[in-house]
Amino acid sequence: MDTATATATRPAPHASAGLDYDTIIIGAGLSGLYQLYRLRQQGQNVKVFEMGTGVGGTWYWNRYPGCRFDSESYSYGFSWSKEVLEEWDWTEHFAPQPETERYCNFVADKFDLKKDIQFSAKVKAAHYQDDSRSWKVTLTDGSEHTARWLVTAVGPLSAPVFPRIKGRDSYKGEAYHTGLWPKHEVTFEGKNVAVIGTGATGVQAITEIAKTAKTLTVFQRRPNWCKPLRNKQISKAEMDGIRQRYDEIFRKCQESATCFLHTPDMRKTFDVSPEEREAFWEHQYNEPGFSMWVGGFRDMMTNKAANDAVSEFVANKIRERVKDPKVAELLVPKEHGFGTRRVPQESGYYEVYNQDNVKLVSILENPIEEITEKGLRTAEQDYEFDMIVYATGFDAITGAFDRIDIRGAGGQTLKDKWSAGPKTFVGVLVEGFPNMFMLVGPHTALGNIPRSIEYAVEWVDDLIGHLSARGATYANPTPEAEEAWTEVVVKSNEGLLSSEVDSWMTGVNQNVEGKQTRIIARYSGTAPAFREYCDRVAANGYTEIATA
Ligand code: NA7
Repeated sequence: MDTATATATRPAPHASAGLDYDTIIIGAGLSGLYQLYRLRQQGQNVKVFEMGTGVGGTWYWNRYPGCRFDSESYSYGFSWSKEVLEEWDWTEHFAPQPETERYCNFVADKFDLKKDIQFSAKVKAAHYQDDSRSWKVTLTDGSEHTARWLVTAVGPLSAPVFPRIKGRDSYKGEAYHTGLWPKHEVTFEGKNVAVIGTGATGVQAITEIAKTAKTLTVFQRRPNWCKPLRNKQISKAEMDGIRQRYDEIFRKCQESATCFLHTPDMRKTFDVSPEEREAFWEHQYNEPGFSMWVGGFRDMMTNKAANDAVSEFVANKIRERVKDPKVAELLVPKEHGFGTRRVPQESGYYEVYNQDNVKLVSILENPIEEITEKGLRTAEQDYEFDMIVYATGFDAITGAFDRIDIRGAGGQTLKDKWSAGPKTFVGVLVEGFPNMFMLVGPHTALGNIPRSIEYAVEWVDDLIGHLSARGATYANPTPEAEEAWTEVVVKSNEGLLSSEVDSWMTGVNQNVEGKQTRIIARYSGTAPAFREYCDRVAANGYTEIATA
């Protein structure tokens, strides 16, 4: 294959002769919506297949009680449309799910995106066709669709996972997974409710369910370090002020390592006196959002002693807030330090355990043996519940890919290619899977995700534009380019305390076959460094990608 460098004019729309579409996008979440918008601007004939009945992805599926942002709303929304920024008012600093779902619909309707989206369309398989240099996408209804380019906009946290506990199907009461929450109203009044799982989702749901349930029993495996969210309403006047500052807000996000508004303090933990440290952490604990996580002392995630010190500060906060010292101790993580797994943001979570109607069961001490017809059985006792809520998370980052039968050139499956962990070129392309582009796939910078999404979408849009302008019908990264990027990703994770911990970020999920050991699932360098690498690839004419 040669690398096409010849200049040519952009082809007319619908240039993919003999194919149904120029591009098929899988997923109508934030990334799928924006990619559709951009490619349509190029004059492409695009189709989006979306499993749900509406747009929004994460914000469509996760409609569980208490679900909300923990990025500042105005740093999370799209930055690419001046009109949307002008017209949309956020009502809370950390918007609840219904507002975000409305926002996604607002954007989709404004740009008439839904006309190119097929809803209730679950993709079963995507196979590359060597002879026609195209992708054939098969839905679960058996229909087949072809396109030159395939964009996966499937999201890093979109494949919900139930716990592998015996008897789950025998339970006769109400049962819900937070990531598959139904659209109909679910009430807790007068009900005995169980929640399994205490990640970012469980923490939000538990706080809300505890307000009305007759009893709530929380089954916790490993506790997480939670920090107060400190949400507030946004008044009309305040929103007007935010609107004036949008340029500055997005510039700050662009410059920060994680694309959040918070940036690390450049001092090291032990550079300052114990009193100054305490005062700094106290201040951060009282600040909204991820202040304490991504805004901590700069050695917090690399120096064990520094991490132990901030962990002890947060542990003492838990001990102050939870009245029963035994319960407080159960809520203090022992096997990982603050920030080394995702920090759930809470609004009164710890106080829930001071309520008479709430009980915490540590399943590390008292494992769940079986789900029964009426509830569940632990090593110590039988429980009866009207409802079980599974807040047990996702098969993250690679899970949504694994659930589709993706085959590249010569029929190689993506699952096989990634059996020892993902290999990608800039997290967007995979060698041997020509013409496939991943948005926020493995090996990209996650952080404040819409910021990463916008960059990825625009990069893919430019690449497809570049290919189309040259009449290219084939794009496959070279093995050397893939190797080099994978090496960058591996290096970016070295020395981080978070790399030594089991979590969805390191690809571990005890509930998923074959995901018991850690992998390098994401790029952990800074977002500006990531963009610099990708910008260079584009500026050099994509020489790392073989085209024809
Ligand atoms: P997480 O963070 O993966 O949390 C899942 C929770 O479920 C966590 O507390 C798990 O305990 C628990 N879990 C999982 N399987 C079991 C079984 N079999 N028994 C008991 N408990 C179990 O998912 P979330 O949905 O909360 O959050 C995912 C991300 O979405 C979040 O980080 C945000 O970025 C948005 P464990 O810790 O594994 O011991």
